[in-house]
Amino acid sequence: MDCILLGVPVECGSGRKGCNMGPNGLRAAGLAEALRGLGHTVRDLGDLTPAAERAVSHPNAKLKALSETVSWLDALVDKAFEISADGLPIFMGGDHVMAAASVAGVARRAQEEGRPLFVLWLDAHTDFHTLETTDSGNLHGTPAAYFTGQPGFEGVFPPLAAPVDPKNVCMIGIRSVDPAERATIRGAGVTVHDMRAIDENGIAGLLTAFLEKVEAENGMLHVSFDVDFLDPTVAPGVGTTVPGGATFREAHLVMEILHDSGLVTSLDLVELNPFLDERGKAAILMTDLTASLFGRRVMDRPTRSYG
Ligand code: EXY
Ligand code: MN
Ligand code: MN
Ligand code: MN
Repeated sequence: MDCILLGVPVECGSGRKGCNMGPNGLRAAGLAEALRGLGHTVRDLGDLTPAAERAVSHPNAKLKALSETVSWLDALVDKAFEISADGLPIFMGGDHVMAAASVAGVARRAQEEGRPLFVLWLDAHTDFHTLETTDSGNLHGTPAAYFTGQPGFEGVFPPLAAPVDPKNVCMIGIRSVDPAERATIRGAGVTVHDMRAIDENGIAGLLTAFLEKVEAENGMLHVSFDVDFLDPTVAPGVGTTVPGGATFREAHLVMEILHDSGLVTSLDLVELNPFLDERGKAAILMTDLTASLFGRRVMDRPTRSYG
């Protein structure tokens, strides 16, 4: 696989500092070396720089860092479209607002190739607020509403060339949904698997059912992996922890099934905040989980010792 790493050190969508160190946290954890060790070619494009800020405004006075956030999205949506032409982009965040643009950019690529884009959202949160409904004003709570074409982003976020059909979005690990999101997401038709669904059905069954749909429709598959999908005791280095998250084993199983499916065409690794971490724990886990997505198996490759 030709892996293309792109750092997206945006943190203004999260309402706190630290995610701008995420890309270097993953680099320090040896992401590129781990992928090369599995026989993949890896190009690290370095970190994206935001576009020039443009005059944007919105009546919701609670919105934080709107024009700074939009300048990141303007730059990323074009870059994501460009680099998805010749390899598997791995977007290293940075907070989850970046997925508004990484998904929109690869969705444009999918449209060019005449294929539907599917999105697997691994997260404690649905990130389905619109600019109107967000109460915190932290724009990392809005990307999924934007790229599925919910109203209210026009003229503020970049023009959406190829909205993702909400029925092609599967969210797993959900355990924190605001009332306003619930109303919007129910009507949109997104598949939402909360932790109870995982406990009752097993994560493998939920994921496999979704992947069968992707395969049947010759879809491209974007995986958006938010560190807070994992249980906070497993991965403390994230700003929006919610108890009762996925175990390392569940996450590992997801990655192995994704690799075996051969369906993944792009990946976000987001919300890593090394400032909140202990000895790079979350960065190391995200790197090891990504290596499993790219083919590392217990029997044929030594796993790293956790020093
Ligand atoms: N729903 C809450 C809000 O809108 O502020 C929490 C959002 C957290 C978003 C993180 C990226 O997943
Ligand atoms: Mn998220
Ligand atoms: Mn989250
Ligand atoms: Mn492979």
